[in-house]
Amino acid sequence: MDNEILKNLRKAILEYDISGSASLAKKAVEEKIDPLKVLNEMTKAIREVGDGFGRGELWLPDLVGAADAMSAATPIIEEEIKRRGSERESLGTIILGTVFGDIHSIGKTMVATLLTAEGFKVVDLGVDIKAEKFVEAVKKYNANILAMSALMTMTAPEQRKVIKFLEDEGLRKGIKIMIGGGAITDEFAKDIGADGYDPTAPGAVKLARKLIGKE
Ligand code: B12
Repeated sequence: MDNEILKNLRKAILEYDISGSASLAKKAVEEKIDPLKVLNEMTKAIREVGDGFGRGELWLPDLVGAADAMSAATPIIEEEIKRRGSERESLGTIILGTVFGDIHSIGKTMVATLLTAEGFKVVDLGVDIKAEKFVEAVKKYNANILAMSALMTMTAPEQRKVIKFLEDEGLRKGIKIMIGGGAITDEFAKDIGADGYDPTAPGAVKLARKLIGKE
């Protein structure tokens, strides 16, 4: 039964079926399937579409269709993740956003959900966020961690700019910085002076705990 629902959800994303994907997500919650398993399955499906686009076999409308189908299902699963993790202590404040020039939101929002479920207060600034806005939020919320997402090779260097801005403002020492998104590698993270990188949302949670000394 579980596998059947996950298989159909995957199919709904690959066929750009918005209402099918939302109703299968609801069914997965009703059947008490582990929501992390559901997110994982959906992530695999959308990456498949991305790979097809990368190989020139699929087109932008395919990306948009799959993203819309995935976006219809994710809030339902994320709500369930938050519900399951709602009674945790507060671990600290994290400012999160996708960098300037980049509007990819799905992975960033997953990271926000899992961090919130773990017990962090997450201030999600959204997408296409300029360095100034990240720095402003770090000050305003007296944040413990700044987390940035970038999905494109063109936008990844924006993270270096934000770190430089924090240094110029004298704020770098007081905050931990973690980065992620499809365009990031461990090497790149070290090169720009970030404190950590992880390729997955559950990994982002472990990393955040490590950065604040609560592993
Ligand atoms: C869906 C999608 C879109 C959707 C986005 C919808 C939305 N609301 O997000 C739409 C259709 C709008 C889109 C637009 C474009 N896209 Co697009 N898109 C994708 C696609 C298929 C999936 C992205 C996704 O959601 N993945 C699923 C999530 C769960 O994965 P994720 O984001 O990587 O996040 C995970 C981890 O990275 C990590 N993580 C994420 N953030 C963070 C942060 C921290 C701190 C940490 C620790 C971890 C972490 O946790 C997440 C969960 O495990 C990718 C292909 C791919 N393989 O990624 C292309 C892709 C990113 N897009 C691409 C391109 C080129 C574009 C466009 C330029 C296309 C165009 N010609 O217009 C535009 C750019 C618009 C812009 N200015 O940003 C390229 C980028 C190439 C490159 N390397 O630079 C890709 C790689 C496709 C490809 N193979 O060519 N896109």
